[in-house]
Amino acid sequence: MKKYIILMFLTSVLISCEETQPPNIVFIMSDDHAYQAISAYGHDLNNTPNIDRIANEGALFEKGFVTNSICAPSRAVMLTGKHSFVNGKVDNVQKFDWDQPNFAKVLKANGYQTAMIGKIHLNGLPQGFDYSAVLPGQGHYYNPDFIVNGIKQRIQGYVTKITTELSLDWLKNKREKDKPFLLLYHQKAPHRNWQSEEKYLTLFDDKTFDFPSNFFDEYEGRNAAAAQEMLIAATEEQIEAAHGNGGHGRWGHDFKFLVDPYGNETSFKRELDRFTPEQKEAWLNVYTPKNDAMKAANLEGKELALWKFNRYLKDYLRTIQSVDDGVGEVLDYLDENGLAENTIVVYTSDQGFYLGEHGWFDKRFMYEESLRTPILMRYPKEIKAGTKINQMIQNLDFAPTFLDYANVSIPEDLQGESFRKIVSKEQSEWRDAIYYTYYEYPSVHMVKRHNGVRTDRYKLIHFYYDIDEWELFDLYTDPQEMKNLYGDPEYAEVKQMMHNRFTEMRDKYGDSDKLDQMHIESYLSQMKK
Ligand code: SGN
Ligand code: CA
Repeated sequence: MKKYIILMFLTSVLISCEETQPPNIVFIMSDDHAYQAISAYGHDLNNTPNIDRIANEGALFEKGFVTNSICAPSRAVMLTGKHSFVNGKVDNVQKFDWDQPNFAKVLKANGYQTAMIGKIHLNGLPQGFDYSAVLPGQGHYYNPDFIVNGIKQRIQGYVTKITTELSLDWLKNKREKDKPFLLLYHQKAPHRNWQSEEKYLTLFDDKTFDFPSNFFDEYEGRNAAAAQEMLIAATEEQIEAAHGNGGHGRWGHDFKFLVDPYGNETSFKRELDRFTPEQKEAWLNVYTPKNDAMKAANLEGKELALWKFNRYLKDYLRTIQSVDDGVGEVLDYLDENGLAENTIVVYTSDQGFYLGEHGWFDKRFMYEESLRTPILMRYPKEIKAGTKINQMIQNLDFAPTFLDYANVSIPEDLQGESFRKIVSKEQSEWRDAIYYTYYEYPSVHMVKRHNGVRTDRYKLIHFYYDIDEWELFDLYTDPQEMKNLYGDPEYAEVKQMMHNRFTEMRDKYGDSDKLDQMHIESYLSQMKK
């Protein structure tokens, strides 16, 4: 009897420990991963079984958005839970202040062991992490340098695989098993210039992808859209006329030609210098015959555009295949080590990306494909398999949500909100509008400064600085955002309502014309340096 009581006591202690043990968090992020390129979102471009698994066993967010569709600012928003104009990292150029609070610091102070592995794209040594192994700046696909706890070293191999290996090594060998953990597992792929792993170089060779229906958009009524430099299939004149040479798709850097179809040597040769002789050979064996065949075909007009679109999209999707493999390995590790039940796994991207919509690659604009970002989340304890989330969640909400799950009090100055009860379906009330800002201009791709508000149905955007134009879209009738309704008398009331929402949002979050002006001045002075 005595034995039985002791056993009962021990079991209940164990159960209550298990219940109170804060969840582990694996926050997986890739760079520039469009939701259109995740099969769980139903777009049929590629197959991502491992990323899909997170949603199949958990939740898929249909309306995940960023607050500022560009890399480093987006990361700063996620870490701080504050809009760009509050955390100070408004564009890729301004310095990020690591001394400010972030959610990793809070979790670390509350007993979590924390690690940041892969691309972070924020200057300086990451703060809030017991361990960090990060790429300097954008990082390289092949034989990348990593800064491991502040010390730079070059690692031979393919960046996506290395990032996964470092993450698994941390989970297996560096993790203190008696502590809850936070792992930021952040891939560089599928960032430009889309260099795939050797084994995927010929994936999709048997396919021809068709253009999205608005590939040949003429940007009627949308002057800022017309002024961008991010066309997949720009003409030689457009490439030549672009500011600097980083903008539109280019024969070397983007399409991987050593010599372009007009006989000019490209800069791509120099890029291959980083490769080992074996890697270079594997690449050239695949690209040379394809490029020669393309040149021999003398393509023009629409055919040439279709060729460029396919070269771009296939290379882009190839890099994602390695990301998906890595996600599978990490999920397997969690499953096989009894960690799946008490670990929150999130998959997201720093923003969306254009896969030919409006004729573009890249991001930055508040138009849907880059404003929206994939979010998939698994946490068997609280999230039912196959859950779909329709509320407008922003990357601003990650920090408070993670703190909420960890049962740590959420600092009052965070601007995001915890979506814990939204995913568990205990709550359905949520914000009915989101606020957006974009600042990096003039810069590569020439996307003008803008800000705006989106509700479930409408979107109002204001482009400013060297332009002063408004755009209004009805997302129910025009999901591709081809028709600017701002001047349409039939939408006069909607326009007024959206202007009110816009002002309300700016007040709520503390944004203003004065701040916009201040960011312009500090950007210009940075650019002069
Ligand atoms: C690089 C890319 C651009 C990209 C920016 C920002 N050019 O400049 O195409 O928009 O980064 O990307 S490349 O020559 O490096 O390929 S971000 O994800 O870091 O914001
Ligand atoms: Ca990015």
